[in-house]
Amino acid sequence: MTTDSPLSRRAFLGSATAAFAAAPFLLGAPQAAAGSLTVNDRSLPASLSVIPRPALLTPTGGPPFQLTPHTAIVVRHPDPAARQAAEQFAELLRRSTGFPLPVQDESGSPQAILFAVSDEPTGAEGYRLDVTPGLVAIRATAVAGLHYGAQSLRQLLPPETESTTVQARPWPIPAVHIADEPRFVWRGAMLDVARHFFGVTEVKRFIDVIAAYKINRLHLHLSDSQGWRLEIPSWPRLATYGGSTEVDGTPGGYFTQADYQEIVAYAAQRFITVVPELDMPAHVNAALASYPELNEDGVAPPLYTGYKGIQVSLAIDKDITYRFAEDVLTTVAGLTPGPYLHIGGDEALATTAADYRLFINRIQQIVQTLGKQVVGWEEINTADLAPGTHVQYWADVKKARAAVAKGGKLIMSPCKQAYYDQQYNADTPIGLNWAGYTDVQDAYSWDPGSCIADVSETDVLGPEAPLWTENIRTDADVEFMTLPRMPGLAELGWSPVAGRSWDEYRYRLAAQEPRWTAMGVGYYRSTEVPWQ
Ligand code: NGO
Repeated sequence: MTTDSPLSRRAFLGSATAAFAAAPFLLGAPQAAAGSLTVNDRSLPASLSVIPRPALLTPTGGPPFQLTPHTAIVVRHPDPAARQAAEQFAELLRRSTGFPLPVQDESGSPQAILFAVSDEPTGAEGYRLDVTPGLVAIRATAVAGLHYGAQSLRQLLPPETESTTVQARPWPIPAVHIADEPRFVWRGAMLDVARHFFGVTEVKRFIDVIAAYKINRLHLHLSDSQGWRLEIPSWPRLATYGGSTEVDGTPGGYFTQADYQEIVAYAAQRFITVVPELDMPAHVNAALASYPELNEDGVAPPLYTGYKGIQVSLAIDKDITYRFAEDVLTTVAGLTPGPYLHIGGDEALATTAADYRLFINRIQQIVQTLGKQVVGWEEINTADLAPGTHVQYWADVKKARAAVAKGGKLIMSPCKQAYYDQQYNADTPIGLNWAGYTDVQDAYSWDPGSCIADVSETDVLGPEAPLWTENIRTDADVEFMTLPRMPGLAELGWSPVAGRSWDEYRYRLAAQEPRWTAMGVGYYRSTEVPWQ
């Protein structure tokens, strides 16, 4: 492993560091609706340690609900998708309890878990959850809310619920009332499958972890200089040649269209929208190596397997570049039901400012013609942003502010807190550290709604944690870098800011550990967390 900063970023970070110093992250700005909240605290038992912290969680006392072989799951919701949400929850519980848990429309059982429509509106993702001795009721206006209610319920059950084999034990659910809805619409995690390739099974494992914490966007970084990871039938060498290697020169790989669709469907069942990124006009060596005509001089460079960023660009003034862009974006748009296409746009250091603007404006038009919304890294602020453009802040508050001034909405990925490719500390072996160490507390202690002075919460879509993979090579590496940081990001994206405290949160975080162990998922055993 090497921890040198990539040169491009070393230069770039001069201004970013100054900007951070001038705008410290603000914490604890009170929210209007916060007064009535019951906040989990250290005195609550581990069985109530729900992450993200619900807006309102009240233990109601009294005996728990006991899940038994006679429990049925009853669906009473007009949306047919409600049954799928219930079925998915039942499937999870069947593995560990061994109970039949039939999903049905009517309750023939004295003991039921109800997935029902709510009388009072709960919004696009909110829900109510009531646990009493005879009934567990999740009620929501929208099916997404039922799904999120079920995720909270999972965490109220014993950790063994997450086991993939049958566990003989009682299954109590403590009596509570929860009324909950998210603060932000965008709660994202990014996986870079370009620097090191991760296949369908590995991506599904990643989805399993983020879904448990109500994350609702999976940003897949599908192309970079070190690899092109999606089959494009009209440009086959992108995947077969451009995807053949990865950082370190080990064999790469790519998603066939069917693979990609399998991931999209798996994510959608968990209410996660895939945001595909094809990074342009820089970070494209794999494409340039696959097709000489995309190069300014018509000469294909060799494949690149180093870990540092290299300065390359698509030929901005060639028509073929835009035919290429249109073809690949049309292909990915056709495979992606979600509304977003991420066009990258970061670190175009080999492209002049004027060329860059021209390029991004043309790409934006292509994306609009495809009926999709543009997402791009903060550098796209210099282009003419179309309405609805999402801009991903990562290092420079000035660029983020400029994007907002042009009507862009921000996805917050501050590299010092949300880049999960950064090492926890000097003793953890995996990761880069050009943005500084990001321990578990750092990753939790910022606020997406107020982390950039002069940007108001209404211009913020929510947080996202990018996991770049220059030196993250295996599933185990991904898990080590993701846990225990990712639940914190989920909480920043979901929970009210009032009452948030690391000192309280770290106990709830510690209570998650037996769940990860039951799931067979690895994590970094940080000394900051009071593990049980
Ligand atoms: C930067 C760069 C990526 C690197 C990452 C490593 C952005 C947006 N571009 O973030 O290519 O992989 O840092 O931390």
